[in-house]
Amino acid sequence: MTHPLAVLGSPPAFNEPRHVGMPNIPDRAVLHARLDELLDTRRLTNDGPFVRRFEAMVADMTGARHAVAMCNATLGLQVLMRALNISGEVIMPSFTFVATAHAAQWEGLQPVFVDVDPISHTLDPACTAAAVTPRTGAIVGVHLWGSTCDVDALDAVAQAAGVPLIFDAAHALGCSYKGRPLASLGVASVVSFHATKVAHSLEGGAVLTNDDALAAKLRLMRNFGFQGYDRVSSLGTNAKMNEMCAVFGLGCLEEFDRIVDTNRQHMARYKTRLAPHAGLEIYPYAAGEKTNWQYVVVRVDPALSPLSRDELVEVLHIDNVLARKYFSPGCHRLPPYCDMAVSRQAELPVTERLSREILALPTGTGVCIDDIDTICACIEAALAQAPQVRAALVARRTSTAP
Ligand code: T4K
Repeated sequence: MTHPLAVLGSPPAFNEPRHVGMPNIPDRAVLHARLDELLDTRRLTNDGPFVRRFEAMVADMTGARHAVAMCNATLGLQVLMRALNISGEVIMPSFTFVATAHAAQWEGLQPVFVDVDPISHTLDPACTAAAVTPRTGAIVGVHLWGSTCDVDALDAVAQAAGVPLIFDAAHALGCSYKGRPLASLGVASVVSFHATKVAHSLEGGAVLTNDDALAAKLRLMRNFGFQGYDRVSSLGTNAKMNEMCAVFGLGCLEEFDRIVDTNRQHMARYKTRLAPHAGLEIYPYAAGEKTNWQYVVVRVDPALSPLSRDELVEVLHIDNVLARKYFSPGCHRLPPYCDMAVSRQAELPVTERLSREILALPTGTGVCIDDIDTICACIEAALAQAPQVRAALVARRTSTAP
């Protein structure tokens, strides 16, 4: 029997929305005890003990000599670019969250968008090499969906160009490349601990590096350039993580394995349920690498699927499954970049195609296997009744048009 669909007149599959990125919640008793400790000591921010414990734990997990906590990954990227004295053009993928581009632009750098590999969705090394100019100041790879870039090939391009290779590792906590830990890749990497991430600190980020001098500079820069109480030794900003965030971060890190295991089980269920549909392709995480499974990414193949990506997302939203079109459109099509000559001239066929065909589905500890079965049943029902679904969507759009 096909599952009833809200778009065809049934009640929504869920009374409450099922989000992509619903936060994982750490153990409440541990959280409450630490909050009491924090309140008792009155140490709320400025390199406090919980931030130090958080940094030590992140460093341990990622194989980093230094994990420098930041208030979010966007500021982490900005402070890192500033600390490395990067200037000119920064080569990066367009198929990423807009923060990657904004961080560079905010630092007065020029993002140069290049295409991604169609399988891994990460920066294409050949396209990267072709984009190098005398103005290139750095290469920023993005370990999208927790899949590490082709690091060795990008490293070769960066070395030939004589520029630093850094990584936006916002999605990549707990991931590996050829068995190597995250912090061993490039000059430095930036992880996000935003509420929607596999492990979060409400808002937060961390720069990972094995370079002692760079780490010391990052620590100064995140705290106004203060060295000791009264001496300002350099330009700085306020990119500090506070103690409350670190308390949440510690709680999530302690439960990281459990969260990842839940994600892994969810991914297995999605694969089993969706694999029979020729038009749906679940993102293939590389075998043999560690990942955190925090994104369930599906490509809707327009040649094989009876409904398009946009139609499927619309159907799911009506059933209260808030599937997301990450990352659509690509950064080069977003303001302010779409108005820049360098973006208008960009030819990014893979990015264009992926941003039309990719959707992300809910996972994490905020949903359960029964939820996933219901979500998959909605997708199956929509595909099985594609002509009726399409007609119902057209009718809804007509009736809600101004
Ligand atoms: N680089 C990359 C590649 C990134 O993906 C990101 C961030 C960054 C850099 C920058 O990292 P941060 O500076 O943020 O540390 C979200 C996040 O805001 C963003 O952190 C993340 N990437 C991006 C992929 O997703 P939105 O606009 O899609 O999130 P939002 O607010 O719609 O949240 C998703 C859903 O989750 C909501 O619709 C409801 C639910 N939710 C969300 C929050 C925050 C909750 O239930 N509770 C919550 O507290 O950007």
